[in-house]
Amino acid sequence: MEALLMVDIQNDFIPGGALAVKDGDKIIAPVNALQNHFDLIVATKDWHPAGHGSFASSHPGRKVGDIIELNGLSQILWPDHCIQNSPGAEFHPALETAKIDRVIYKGTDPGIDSYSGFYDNGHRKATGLKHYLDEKGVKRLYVCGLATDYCVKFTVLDALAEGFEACLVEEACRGVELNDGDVARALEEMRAAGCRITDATRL
Ligand code: VGL
Ligand code: ZN
Repeated sequence: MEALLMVDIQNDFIPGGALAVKDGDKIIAPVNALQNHFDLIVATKDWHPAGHGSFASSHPGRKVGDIIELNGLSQILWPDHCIQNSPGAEFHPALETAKIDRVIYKGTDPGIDSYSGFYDNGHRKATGLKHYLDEKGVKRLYVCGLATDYCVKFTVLDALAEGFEACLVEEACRGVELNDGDVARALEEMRAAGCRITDATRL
């Protein structure tokens, strides 16, 4: 069984949003086209409470991009984004959502960030994604979404570690690229861990 996993295709990661990913909107058409190839579609949502520990605004004197220690983990500070029930946390309005079987919410604990759709950054708590995929008999995951160098990458690495086959649909992803080359390095890291990097024409 194969499933499509759409990572964090939310307004705040699209140009105009709080944590805009360059050309993030360009993935919407390829992602919608991809959905036609799958019988099981799962989406993740970054879903932070206001005042989340990953927000620079939660740490007086700190600014976006600073790195702090948050409950024992190294944490990059981000602008406020994907606040639960806010417009920025909604799926992009052009994203086809009718065929989504399950939405997995992550980053809900104010004290720890969660880039991966499977676990928080400390691997302390599961989101339920692994349980859901196992229940559905999924063996291979096709992954797309935002952002290649954060949530997509960590989701793929956890998927592989959990024993799923993982394929990244490259043109249906975009990255933050805080530093030049971050996306290329993320692709390399995923490939080295066993991920197939593919395009939709080879599905
Ligand atoms: C993400 C930074 C902070 C992502 C989420 O979806 O890649 N990046 N929160
Ligand atoms: Zn976040």
